[in-house]
Amino acid sequence: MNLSELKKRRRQLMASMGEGGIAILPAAQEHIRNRDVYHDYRQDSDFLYLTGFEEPESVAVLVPGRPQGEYILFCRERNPEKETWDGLRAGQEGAVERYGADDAFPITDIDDILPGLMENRERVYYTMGRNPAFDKHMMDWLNRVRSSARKGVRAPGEFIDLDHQLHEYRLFKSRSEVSAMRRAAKVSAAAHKRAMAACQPGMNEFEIEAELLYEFRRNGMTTAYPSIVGGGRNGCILHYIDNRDALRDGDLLLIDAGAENQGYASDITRTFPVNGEFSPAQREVYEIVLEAQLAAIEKTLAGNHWDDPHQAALRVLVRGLIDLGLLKGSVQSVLESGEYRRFYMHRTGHWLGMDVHDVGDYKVDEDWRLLEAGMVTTVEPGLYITAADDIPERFHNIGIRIEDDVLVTKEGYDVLSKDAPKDIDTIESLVGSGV
Ligand SMILES: [Mn+2]
Repeated sequence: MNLSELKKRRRQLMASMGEGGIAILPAAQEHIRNRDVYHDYRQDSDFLYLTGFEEPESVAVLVPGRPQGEYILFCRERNPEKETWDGLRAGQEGAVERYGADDAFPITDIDDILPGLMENRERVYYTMGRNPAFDKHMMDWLNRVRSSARKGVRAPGEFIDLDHQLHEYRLFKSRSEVSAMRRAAKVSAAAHKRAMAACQPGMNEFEIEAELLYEFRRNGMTTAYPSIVGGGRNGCILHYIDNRDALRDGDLLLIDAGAENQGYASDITRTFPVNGEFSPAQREVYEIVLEAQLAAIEKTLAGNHWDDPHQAALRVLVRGLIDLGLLKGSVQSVLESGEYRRFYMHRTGHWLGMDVHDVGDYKVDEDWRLLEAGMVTTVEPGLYITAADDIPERFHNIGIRIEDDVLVTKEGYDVLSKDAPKDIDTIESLVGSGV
């Protein structure tokens, strides 16, 4: 993200905090995978949103009205030996010159400096409970300020959760955020097409996962979340990520995979027949899910309630389940009894942004909030019919989900992931055509 946009975000937050406030945000912690190997490092989204700084062991501090500078970044010092092993660091000079910090200090000096920044501030904006080790540091620093009360220093009396205001900002995507998300969705769509083209009966799920990764990585992106590549029965397991079964002729393959571009996620699901041809039963169920998805997208409009797309999808799915003979009764009675949950047990969407299940409230007071331009949500109805004695065999182990990323605009909606095919004819001609 460019420096001026990052600065605008900090300004916006500081304006809402007022002059008596101080905001403190730690970078994400590093986590050991095994012995001296670490999990891939991913910066905390709130931290990244305000700083663009991707190094661990950093702390951002915003002090509105501080004459010597309002944005202070604590980060690791340059260290030629460590950098030889682990890569270059920005250092304090880089933090100021390349990341726009007004002031930067070594992270090792934070105990000496941070209490001074808290002096005479009334309110501390900090999200408690996410990082217990850092919570404890906060208490130590606060007590340090309190203990200097004799010198006429006032300690902050109020702790305010930083999440709420910040997440409200993050819910509305700027022009540059939308373009980062559109790029992520385009690359993800190309990955889904590549997976379809590569698929042949007898291949393994992990081979298809490799095709997805290939497309992400050759575009400089990573996965936004572990890819779900589930054939047949595995397609009915919502968070299936083992991806190590053989793909069988006659089964469906459900792929839920999205790339992350510059900290922004995409989230796309497609379902297609392993052998390139939907069976009549698979086609019937697929057409219901697709109709439900299109109905939900049509409701993803500014001024509608957050829940409207879900309700639209639900009605189509329930009607379809009754028509297939899998449920009995009227649409209304099935909606009321909740019996559909056997086949559709999740909601139709979630906010999408820096986090794949992005931040932002879904309700305001007690009511579903209204959709507004600049929000991005997924639209992802599905049907999952696991084998059971009371289900006709032709429907056994049909798991279908279709998921797109939808931007609410002033005029309507914009499907960011529209390059990923979902109509039956295009899918059947693409599957198995070769990469
Ligand atoms: Mn999703």
